[in-house]
Amino acid sequence: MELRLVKLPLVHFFETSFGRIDDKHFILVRVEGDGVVGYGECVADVDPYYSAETNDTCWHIITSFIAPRVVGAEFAHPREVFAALKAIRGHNMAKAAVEMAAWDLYAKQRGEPLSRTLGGVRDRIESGVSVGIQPSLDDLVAKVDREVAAGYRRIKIKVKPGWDVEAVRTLRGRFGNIPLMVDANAAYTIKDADHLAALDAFDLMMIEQPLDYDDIADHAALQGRLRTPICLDESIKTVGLAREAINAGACRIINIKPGRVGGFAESIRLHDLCAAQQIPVWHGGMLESGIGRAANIHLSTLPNFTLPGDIAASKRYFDPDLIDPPIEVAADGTIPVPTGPGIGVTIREDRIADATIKQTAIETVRA
Ligand code: OSB
Ligand code: MG
Repeated sequence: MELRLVKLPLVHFFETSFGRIDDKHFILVRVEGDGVVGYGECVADVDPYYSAETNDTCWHIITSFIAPRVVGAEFAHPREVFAALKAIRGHNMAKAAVEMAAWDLYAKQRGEPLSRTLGGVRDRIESGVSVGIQPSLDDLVAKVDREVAAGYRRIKIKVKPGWDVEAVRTLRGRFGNIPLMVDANAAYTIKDADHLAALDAFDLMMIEQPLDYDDIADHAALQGRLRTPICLDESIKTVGLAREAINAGACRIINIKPGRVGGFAESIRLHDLCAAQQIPVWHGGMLESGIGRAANIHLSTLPNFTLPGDIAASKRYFDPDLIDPPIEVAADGTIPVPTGPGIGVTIREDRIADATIKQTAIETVRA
């Protein structure tokens, strides 16, 4: 196993209710077995704002606790990896980065696209975009105009108190009945219920994570007062929490990010639970490079991913990306699923080397 911390400049800054970022810092995990190589991209950030994990905690947990349990170990299937890490509580982003590298490695060993290994059923996925908080409503309109023209199948805008109802009203006035949703990243409390109910007038597809990241009960109370479906993101840290949220009526839609739940095996369990409960899912995004983006595309081919996800073209984020060719979106707002083995994209080792801030290797010598 080899870990690298890499830094890539974002093409445009990205602003959420947590703040603004100009560069993406992330850990890349490379695993090798029988001469085959697999990659996993960690979705932790520099700061513990979206989740409690950071790049530094992931580095620590992977090197000190995960690597000793997987490097040199024999696994018949990558679904065994998450289970092998059971003694480590939490730290799902760290676990996922390693687990997803193992799935890529396994799919490459079998010579099949990862989508097939995961149980996918389609060869293209529907693409949506996440538009950050903008300096002005004019900037927002210009940005959304460009994304609608590019063919994206739904537009999500980031909201926070002071940047919400007017932004939505402006977009509805300018673009009419486009598929539109908002993501608050937990910026409100239940005291804002009446204010959030004003969004019901705009026929949004959903409102994502309006309240705190561990507050299932208030989301249930809020959903009782809203016509607009609530989608949970940050709150769904485990499959068990998803079951509780669904049973409590805290959401009608769930966003799946493998990093949040500990990898692909847990994402498949979450996907299956939601399918059984008639909860549609879509694939979230974490501003991934082409490596993590490709992995997300493969997972999105599972049958209950019935809504467009936050998986957009590479060029919105990084130019150049770490893969060649980059991920592109067709004029009809879909992305073809890579057909080569594993994640199925060509990795530019030279660009990774240029972007590397630090690296370490963990090796075993077989007896
Ligand atoms: O809440 O979905 C989120 C980006 C970073 C952290 C959290 C989120 C996001 C996005 C961007 O919404 C999705 C993307 O374009 O990758
Ligand atoms: Mg979100």
